Amino acid sequence: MMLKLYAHPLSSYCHKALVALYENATPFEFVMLDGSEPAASEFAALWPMKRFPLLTDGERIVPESTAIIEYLGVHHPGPVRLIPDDPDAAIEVRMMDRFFDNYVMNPQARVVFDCIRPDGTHDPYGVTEAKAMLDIAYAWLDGWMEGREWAAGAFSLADCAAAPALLYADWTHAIPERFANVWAYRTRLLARPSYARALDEARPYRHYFPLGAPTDRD
Ligand SMILES: N[C@@H](CCC(=O)N[C@@H](CS)C(=O)NCC(=O)O)C(=O)O
Repeated sequence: MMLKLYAHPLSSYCHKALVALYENATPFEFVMLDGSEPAASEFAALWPMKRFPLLTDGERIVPESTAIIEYLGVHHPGPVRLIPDDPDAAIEVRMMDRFFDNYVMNPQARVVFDCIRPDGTHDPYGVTEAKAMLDIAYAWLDGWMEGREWAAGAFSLADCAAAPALLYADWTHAIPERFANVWAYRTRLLARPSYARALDEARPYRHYFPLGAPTDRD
């Protein structure tokens, strides 16, 4: 039975799962979630939370991008081990995965989703808070990345999370130039073939990015 990934090519959390699949050339079927049927109803029935990506492996459903990457490592492993076998090294990988999701990707999404809320329902205080969190996260990450190539040892789950997080965070709330380590890391992530492929597949949809996507870079 072929793995299926319910996803959209522009979605940051889908990018995270796609990087893991592409790193190991894992065969899967991409089920496009663009509102069209029957995929939309099928997806809602499988995962009523309706947050994507969602992986299915036969009868098994695996929501949540981190769980998807953990699942692939256990059930469909390839040569690139995205979670190290060494338990202590794995703690650092998971710590950085949480950092990118909670303190970069989620505040970034909060700013973007605020801008597509209906008039009268905006949350300027929440947006200010989210931008402040991004500023703190950029500064901390710049120190963390000093002397590192990837976020936690070899290329890992943490880097799968970091790639879309830093792509969209900069588009949403610019990463200051002075954070040279963050910029160098972002550049490495965007050049990684697995992420370059996910980025290319998202290009035809970039104009849907609510804050406006750059046309001359990335
Ligand atoms: N914690 C989830 C987050 C998934 C998530 O928020 N996905 C976004 C797309 S990037 C989504 O489903 N958005 C649809 C919506 O908010 O209605 C994960 O890691 O997979």
